Amino acid sequence: MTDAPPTAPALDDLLADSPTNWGKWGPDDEVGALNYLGPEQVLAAAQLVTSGKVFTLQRLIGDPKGDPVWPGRTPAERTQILDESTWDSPDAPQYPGGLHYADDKINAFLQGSTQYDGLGHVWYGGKLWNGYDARTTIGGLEKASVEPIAQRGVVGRGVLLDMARFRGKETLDKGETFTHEDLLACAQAQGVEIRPRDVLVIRTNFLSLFFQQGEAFYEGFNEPGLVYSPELVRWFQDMEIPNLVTDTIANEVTIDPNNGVALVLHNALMRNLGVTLTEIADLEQLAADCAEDGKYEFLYVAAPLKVAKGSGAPVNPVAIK
Ligand code: UVW
Repeated sequence: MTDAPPTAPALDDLLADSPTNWGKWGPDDEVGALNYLGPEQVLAAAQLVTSGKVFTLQRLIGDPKGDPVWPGRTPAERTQILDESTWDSPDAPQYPGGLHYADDKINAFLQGSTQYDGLGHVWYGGKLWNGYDARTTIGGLEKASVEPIAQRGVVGRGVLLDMARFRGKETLDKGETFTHEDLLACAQAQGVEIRPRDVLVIRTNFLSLFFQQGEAFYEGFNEPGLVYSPELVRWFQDMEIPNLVTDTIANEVTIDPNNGVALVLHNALMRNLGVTLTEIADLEQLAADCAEDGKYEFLYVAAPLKVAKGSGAPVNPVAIK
């Protein structure tokens, strides 16, 4: 990964005046800005379904072409435990009627594919979302894990913001940034309005480089994405954005070029405002369809796997037009 300059400020200092939504939904809240998505938003989003087209947004777990993962994580491994060869052995289990079956298991980082982060996935200064003590993460997240998000589910109006297409590129470049103003300009160019409480779905197509470059993709790792500013954080708060979905590994520029700090928005948006983050989404088919029919809004439905104490969990979000 790109080294941060030695002058990079501590998040405690950088975000000292950054707003928080701590306490807004009570002292026990663990789903944060998802509270903005209630029955009213669900019913309104359901009205967007007019053609019946369905797009699944998960990447393949255990893709034979490789799984792009955050540096230090390893791709998922699927192991076949039982298959027809099992019954070549005289010791194979015998079932009345002659049943044979296949079984397998995976060994995977919960954040190693398309995933929701629990709100307690990142922190600074010893405090997680809603002010929970960071020591509640020891041995598994006692607070703000992915489980309450999974129990709740996420349904609302999704808006695709195709930043790669908007900038006339196949893929955004390493370390390339954009702001909320760029999102608004992109939306305008696409003929769609970003409304309060929308699920923002941002396409960079950056991970296509992983499939072209293999391991060289990780050299000087610095993904493109949204970049921190106090104005951007205020915009997310004013717009009551519940969920940010992207096709990159970590949803924002990895190292903020303005201050050298890593993953500032994980903290300013997720830890402080309770915005849920969804990463490594596959937006290619959805984006192609949006470009074709000119419709960039849809019903967005997702529920990560219910993993007790998990800091994140795989998900297969669905966009329905
Ligand atoms: C980190 O926060 C390190 O990773 P992720 O991309 O899973 O949020």
